[in-house]
Amino acid sequence: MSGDCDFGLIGLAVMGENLALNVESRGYKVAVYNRTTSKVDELIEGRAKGKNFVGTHTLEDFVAAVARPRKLMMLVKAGPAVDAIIDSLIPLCDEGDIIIDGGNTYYVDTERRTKLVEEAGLLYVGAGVSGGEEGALKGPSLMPGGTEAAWPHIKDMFQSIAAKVGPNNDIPCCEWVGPRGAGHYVKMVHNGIEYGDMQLICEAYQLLHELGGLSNEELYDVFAKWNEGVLQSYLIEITRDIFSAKDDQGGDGFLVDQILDVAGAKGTGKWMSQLALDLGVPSTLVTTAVFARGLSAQKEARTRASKKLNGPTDSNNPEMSALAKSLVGDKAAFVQAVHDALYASKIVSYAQGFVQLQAASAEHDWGLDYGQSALLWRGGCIIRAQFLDRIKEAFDEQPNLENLLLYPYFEEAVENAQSGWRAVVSAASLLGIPVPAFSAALNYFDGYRLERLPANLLQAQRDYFGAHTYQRVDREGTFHSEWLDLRKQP
Ligand code: 2AM
Repeated sequence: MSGDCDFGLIGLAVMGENLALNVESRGYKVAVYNRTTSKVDELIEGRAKGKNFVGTHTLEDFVAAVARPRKLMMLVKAGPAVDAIIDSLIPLCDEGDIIIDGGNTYYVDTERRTKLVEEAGLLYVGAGVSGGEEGALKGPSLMPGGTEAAWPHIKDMFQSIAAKVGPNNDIPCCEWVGPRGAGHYVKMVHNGIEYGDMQLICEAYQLLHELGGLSNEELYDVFAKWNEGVLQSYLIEITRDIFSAKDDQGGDGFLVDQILDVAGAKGTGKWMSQLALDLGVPSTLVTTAVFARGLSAQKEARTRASKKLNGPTDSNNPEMSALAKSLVGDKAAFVQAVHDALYASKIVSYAQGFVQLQAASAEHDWGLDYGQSALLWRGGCIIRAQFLDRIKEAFDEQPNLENLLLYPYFEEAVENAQSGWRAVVSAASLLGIPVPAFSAALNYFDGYRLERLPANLLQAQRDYFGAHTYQRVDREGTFHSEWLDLRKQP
């Protein structure tokens, strides 16, 4: 039996509920189901009242309410719940029905589930959904991957609910990403880049606040100005607004100053870091951002250490201290240098993210389109920014561009930003302010642009103690040397 609903949604937490309302608002009839059925009733009696919804209390009724081929989307807690629901849905579905997972799923699970669902004669889609609660309701960024035959069936609906960008606001941030887990992988890289962006902004804040002495009002103005230039982005915009928020617990100061400096994390940054290690690609920005959150979480240890470990003092090195202070002495110049450090580091962070996507696409044979990924992140999601237009242009022009840093626009941007970037990292080091992501980005840039690194010595060491062999710069082949015999005799 099948009903006349165009779409079914399982999992009525905030994201699911908002996404269901979004789909209905585009003219579709939506069936909903939730394990705790009271949530179905609350929705039907509440926000969905008078709208084109069918509430159901069992999976059987839910599946029966949707027209074939059914489009059934889960927005439930990632992990075993998804497997359990798939297992329950398969016997209830008919050939050609489509099961969609819109959760924050680890891509390996999506690779496995695509196969399993396809073997049952159904189609499977693992779709990254980004944009938080508001995005889900008004227009998220959607990154669907899985069984490609599902795409023509869901394309119109997905593109209609997605965020729109472009001069006429009609280009949807939703395209087919690739087979199996490709969509969830792209979503994971989005989240990892988001980790980097946030850490970079926090470092800029600490520098401006601690070294530059900027008040929250001044920080608001700086971020407002930055949001009108090359750094324009959702994260810069909300950061600006955060600096204007007053304490909501009765204090007369700003809320941001009352928040405990212990960062939480849900794990997608860690996944991207782990996978970068597996692929052997140096995604140092996300890794640094994950570790920075980890260090922040050691609040008690830091509090103890802060009473024992001293940073630089004028008496340690008066000349260097004077130099550092001269770098931050001119407020306007310092703000500009921090801006440049943030911009250049951000370019490196995105360059690394795309290198990881390229490596993953090659390993899994996903055939990813990188310009399209930039477009998907252009609107709706947390890292949305004008900047992504330039990345799209870069990959549209050069689909095999090996690193964004080599695209003339970014090459020039980094060139122009580099003196401020170096001044900021130097001043921060000399004055004892941690800038792990700014310096990781600068070190990647300096490492990447050098033809010769000290790995010649490293290879010599490996060959010396472990006969791991090495190659030479002047002839072909693999070499091993008897290092003990070659030692200079005393
Ligand atoms: P619940 O309201 O019954 O807890 C986010 O947690 C969403 O995932 C909620 O809609 C939640 O349903 C659902 N969810 C979590 N674990 C689940 C499971 N094992 N089976 C079905 N739904 C689950």
